[in-house]
Amino acid sequence: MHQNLQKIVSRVVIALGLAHGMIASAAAPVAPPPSKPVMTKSSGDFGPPQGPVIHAVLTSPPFVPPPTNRKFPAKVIVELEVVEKEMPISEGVSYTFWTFGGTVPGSFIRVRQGDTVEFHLKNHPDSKMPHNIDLHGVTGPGGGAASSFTAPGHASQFTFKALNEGIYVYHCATAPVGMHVANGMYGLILVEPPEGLSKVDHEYYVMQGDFYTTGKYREKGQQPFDMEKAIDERPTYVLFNGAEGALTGDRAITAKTNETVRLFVGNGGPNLVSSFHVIGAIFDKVRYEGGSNVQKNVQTTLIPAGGAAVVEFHTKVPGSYVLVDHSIFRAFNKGALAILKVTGPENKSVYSGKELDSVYLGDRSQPNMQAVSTAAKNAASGTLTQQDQVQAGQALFAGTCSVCHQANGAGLPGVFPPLAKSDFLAADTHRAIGVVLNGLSGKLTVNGTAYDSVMPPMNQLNDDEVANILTYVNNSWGNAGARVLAEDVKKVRAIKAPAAAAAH
Ligand code: HEC
Ligand SMILES: [Cu+2]
Repeated sequence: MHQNLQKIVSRVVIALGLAHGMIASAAAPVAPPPSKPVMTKSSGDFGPPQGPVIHAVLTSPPFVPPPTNRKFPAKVIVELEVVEKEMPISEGVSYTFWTFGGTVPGSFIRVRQGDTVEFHLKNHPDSKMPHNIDLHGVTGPGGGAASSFTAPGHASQFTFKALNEGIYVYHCATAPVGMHVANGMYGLILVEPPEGLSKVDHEYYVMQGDFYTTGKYREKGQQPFDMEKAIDERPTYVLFNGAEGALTGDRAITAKTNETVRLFVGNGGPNLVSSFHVIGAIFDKVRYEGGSNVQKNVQTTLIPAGGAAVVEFHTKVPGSYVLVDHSIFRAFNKGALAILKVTGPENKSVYSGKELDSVYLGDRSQPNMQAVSTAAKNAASGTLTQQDQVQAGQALFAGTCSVCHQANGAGLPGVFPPLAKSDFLAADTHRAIGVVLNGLSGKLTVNGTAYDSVMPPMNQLNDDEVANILTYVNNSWGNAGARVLAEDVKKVRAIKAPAAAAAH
């Protein structure tokens, strides 16, 4: 992790070319000499900065800069660049994010209470929009917003004293504010208490946000921002760290057993309040609302839009711990899901064992859905093979169908019919398209056994996904081997076949 951190740090700390920059407001005097500095923690004014000027180490999520390890207030220079860039928001879906430092959430900033922070905000020349920054850790009108309004290709500067310790959200406050925030313009600044935070084994940076695209959840291609959905507070995605899968598969955050993990959890909004929960863990300590009080033994903590919390827990049992917004449709149908992977020896006295990844993780237990993106790419370039479809379909089946029909396609006696060697399926492979899109209910007989149950419609899957899943099903477990193409699915979707009737 250290190497990684180093790399990220060097990428994020950007030398600021003030030569062709614009100073929006004159820099405040660096060390306003208070007539008589009051050396108390609550005032946070520990007098003028001492020692050499420090350039803040900024990190990209999920990493957190090292502790300041300082016993005195200093002058700290923070250099942050706004970059508008297209990045994946989900598998095969791209979105034009507006970022602080090239990532969503923006670079993590860490200073000490009493520090005098000289803030440089730069807006990349390729930007289309002006931007600014409002830091909730600033005492002063707008939190810096007015002093930091910065046109594309320009830079601005302002100075503030970090009077209050805590974990604070920062965000862009340029009109239309909601749009700038919805596009990913937020991050966290930690103002350490003078004595620093207690030592832990791992610190991570996780921030929730809601996103609004014109297409529906996982609809492929470049997806523009949807202002109407944003105003109506109907997010297409609810995400940790700006993308579905940002913290799953081989990008999961990690720890070993018997370690202490500290998460700095922010919520950028713009609209939703987060019910932050880690499945299988209890927070030993929560600094709720990012304030100074500590609550102990917490299951779920509320994180308001524009707020943050610090949660800490001790890892005891190895396995996958799933970070979710416990407004649970957001987790499983809008992407608000991340993973902490804990490795180490079993601890049977605390938990008997057997990991049930598939129950909670579905397709996210697959490392990053590589096969799905390969299939999407090849479909776009017209080189999609049956083998591509089978592999993508396998990953998607694990997330969408296997909970009921089981990973081996055998189903569950009396409840879920088998897909393996199913005579119902073999009799008409195209009928299955309608079953997936429209669901199925009523009596049917599969391989001589009667079923009378309900399969919900799965019309959130797009044409490619249905085609890939069914091609996988037809080519697995001794089935007929028919290939299903996206255009076949498109036709069935258009006529909205009465699949339930076809079952008799
Ligand atoms: C929530 C549970 C559930 C999920 C998820 C589910 N099914 Fe089903 N499926 C059922 C049930 C129940 C039936 C039988 C319905 C009835 O009794 O009328 C069924 C029937 C079928 C049938 C026809 C019967 C057979 O065995 O050939 C097919 C084909 C099928 N499902 C495919 C799928 C595929 C593909 C997926 C994933 C995209 C899927 N199902 C997801 C519950 C589910
Ligand atoms: Cu902005």
